[in-house]
Amino acid sequence: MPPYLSISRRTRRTPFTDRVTAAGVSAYTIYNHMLLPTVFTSVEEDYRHLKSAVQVWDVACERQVEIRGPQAAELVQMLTPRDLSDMMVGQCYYTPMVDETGGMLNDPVTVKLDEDRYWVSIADSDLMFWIKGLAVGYRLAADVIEPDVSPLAIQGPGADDLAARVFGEEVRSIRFFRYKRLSFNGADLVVARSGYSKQGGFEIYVEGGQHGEPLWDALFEAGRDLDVRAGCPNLIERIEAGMLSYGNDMTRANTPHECGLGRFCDTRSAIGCVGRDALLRVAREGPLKQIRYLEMGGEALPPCPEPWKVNAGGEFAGEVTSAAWSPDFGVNVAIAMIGRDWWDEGTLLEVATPAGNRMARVRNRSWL
Ligand code: THG
Repeated sequence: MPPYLSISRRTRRTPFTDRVTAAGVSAYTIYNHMLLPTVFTSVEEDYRHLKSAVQVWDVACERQVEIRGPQAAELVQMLTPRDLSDMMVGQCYYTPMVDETGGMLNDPVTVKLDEDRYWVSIADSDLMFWIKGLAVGYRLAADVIEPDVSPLAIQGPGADDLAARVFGEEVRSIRFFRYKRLSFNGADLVVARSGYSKQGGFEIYVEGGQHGEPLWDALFEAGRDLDVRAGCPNLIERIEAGMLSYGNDMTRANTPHECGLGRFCDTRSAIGCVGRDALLRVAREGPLKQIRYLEMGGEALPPCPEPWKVNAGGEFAGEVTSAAWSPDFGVNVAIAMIGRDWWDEGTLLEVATPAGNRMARVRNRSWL
């Protein structure tokens, strides 16, 4: 029998947990000290359904750090090498966040709610403590709190139709990484076109836990004929989409450039970013290793709970950090950190998997 997870107050529930349980969740992970479903029917069946229908995801574990006050914009810019000076209210930015060494602390989506108010929608690390430390240490006029906001994602090809039935036709005009405030249950909720899949869809930032179950129920009621199901970020689709998982594919030991997130950095113009000097220094030499995608033939591989070594003729070339069998591509797909001598497209490498050594082919781009 596999081990169970003992759930307590520290493994925080979400406003949707009772609905997720009723929907038949079969596995959880912990993310930001909170329950995050990982499997409903099976990873493969969830994948097939995500790519063909529409799912509702409890991603409340994407916690918001709210930064508010006259110096909020200054504080947010201290966190990231992405230049936020042109960011407008109504926009969301994918923002690598780094410490003073240029090491990745998190890779959140930053939401600009007002000129003096932001939500930082965090991946799995206690970023709020770093932000509070900066605010207190630099005596900034900004409050840093974790508000009662729980994202609920609608993902899949049917997402526009489902969202339109609950929020109105206006959702269709929301552009990628933009949001609109739309009403539900008497509340004005931030509805953004974003989400941790490439199947399209929205994230509703449910402000006030009391709206969680009514919204969940409204979506399932409205989506009956769309075959709406409870889902969750899917390992296979996530790797095909090339989306990184903080703590798995990258850690504080990596710079954004090693993570392939250079396109989200404007280090020269991101004046105020605490990691700016460090990143300008490492940018001169360029990264020694970088995220790549690997394709491996043969049988379906088991999951990768700890890195697998990648070798090139007996030499250490890097490590695989995420892997899954892709039914649509008929190969094992993987995310790896690969040294620069071996990172060119088409390079053949050997991966030490628990199922034995496997040949792997390097790709520069993800599958989706
Ligand atoms: N949505 C929200 N918060 C989040 C996530 C999310 N917090 C945790 C985690 N996910 C943060 N990590 C990511 C990783 C990738 C993306 C978003 C958050 C993402 N990337 C797109 C891509 O790579 O194609 C597009 C980025 C862009 O073009 O700006 O969406 O999912 N609220």
